[in-house]
Amino acid sequence: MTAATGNPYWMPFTANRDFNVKPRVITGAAGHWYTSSDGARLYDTFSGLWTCGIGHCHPKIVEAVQEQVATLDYCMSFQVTNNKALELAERATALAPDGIDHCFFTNSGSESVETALKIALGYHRARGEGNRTRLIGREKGYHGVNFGGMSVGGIVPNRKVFSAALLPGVDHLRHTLDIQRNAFSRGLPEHGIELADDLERLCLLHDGSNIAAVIVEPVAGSAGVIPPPPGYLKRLREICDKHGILLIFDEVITAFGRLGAPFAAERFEVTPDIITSAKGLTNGVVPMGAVFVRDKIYDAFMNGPEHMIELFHGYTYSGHPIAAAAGVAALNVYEEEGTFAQARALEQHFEDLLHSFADHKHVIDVRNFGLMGAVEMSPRDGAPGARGAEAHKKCFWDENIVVRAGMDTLQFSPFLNSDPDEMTRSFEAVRRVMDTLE
Ligand code: PXG
Repeated sequence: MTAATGNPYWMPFTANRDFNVKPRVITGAAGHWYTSSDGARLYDTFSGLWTCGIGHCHPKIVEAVQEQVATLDYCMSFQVTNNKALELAERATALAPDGIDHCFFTNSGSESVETALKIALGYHRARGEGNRTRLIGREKGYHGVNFGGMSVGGIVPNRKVFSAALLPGVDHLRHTLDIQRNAFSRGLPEHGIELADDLERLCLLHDGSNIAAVIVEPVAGSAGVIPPPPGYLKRLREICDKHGILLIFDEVITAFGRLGAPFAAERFEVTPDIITSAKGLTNGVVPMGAVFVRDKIYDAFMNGPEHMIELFHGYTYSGHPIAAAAGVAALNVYEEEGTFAQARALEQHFEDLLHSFADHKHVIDVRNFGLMGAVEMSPRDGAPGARGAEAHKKCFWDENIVVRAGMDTLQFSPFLNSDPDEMTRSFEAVRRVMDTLE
């Protein structure tokens, strides 16, 4: 495999040429550990990619998937459905906040976001408010990589190349990362609730009656774990209510236990109108997402001739039986093993470990909420991202742990059922690596 040409696989969000010099290849996993192609066992500090909260190859999910693939492998998703999709919808909506009793299945977080934005536009139109077309996102928001999600998203490198093709009529709230005022906050940062008033300003600018929806991650994930200031989400909710705007929580990371609750909505006691999810829905085992909507939204679509399709939207693999079987099995495990409570009980230990980096010479901030954490290092002069990339590689090769580096920020997404001692050892390994970094 040569750097330039040898690897036929064009890897996503990867420095492909750098990767190809010394590929990092995983061939197996069990519980909290991966196996690599050279036979090493590696501890996974990121639960897959925020996905596998109860660990890899959980026997109950493996069994459910094996049984399903031999019973019903696929079933047309339009006009007929399968028993597992129905069961999962029932089970998943039961976990959602009161008044959210319907969900639409997708295959990823990105598709969940596109679906949510389309439902928001369709909802207003169905109610005779088709003028409500503007969408509001937030700087540093990550809502996947499709055109809608990219447009409402606020990750600059993801948008840069596609700038001319982004959706029109989109504005952004300012992000809430404020290292100057909030560095090394434990949990929610004290300052910044006033940033929610950006929404009020946009309502003044455009007139609120033209705005369809606001989409935010309750805790921003990809941008490096940015928890909201206390009261911020509530204030967004209030402003949305005042102006008739739908509030969408992108819970692709936070749903199903990452914040010690089924949804961030519950943890923050703020009920949005639409919730997007994916990842933890199946514990990452089979790709699947779900968009949860308030009953009033679903009901608004349910009119017109009854033989007619109400929403011209859907995927060949919506409600795929194998994905749905994995989802039902995952939700069963969450319930049987008390996964969300387990996650909550680990928070303090996780926070203490993260904040032990506060004294490190390269570290300029530590952020955490629930089982989401970030250690931000200062960039090297003239080479932003180099320090993070080196940390990632050294963790992999020298310490047998898989970490996630977003530029110079190390992100952590421990298993919801982590062993506290394993967690401690993984952070000791990260520390050893960071001590070697220039
Ligand atoms: N919304 C949010 C909030 C996400 O975190 C997506 C949408 C898109 O999901 P799909 O399944 O289409 O990838 C995500 C995905 C990181 C990282 O480093 C996070 C994601 C993806 C890649 C990297 O934190 N989350």
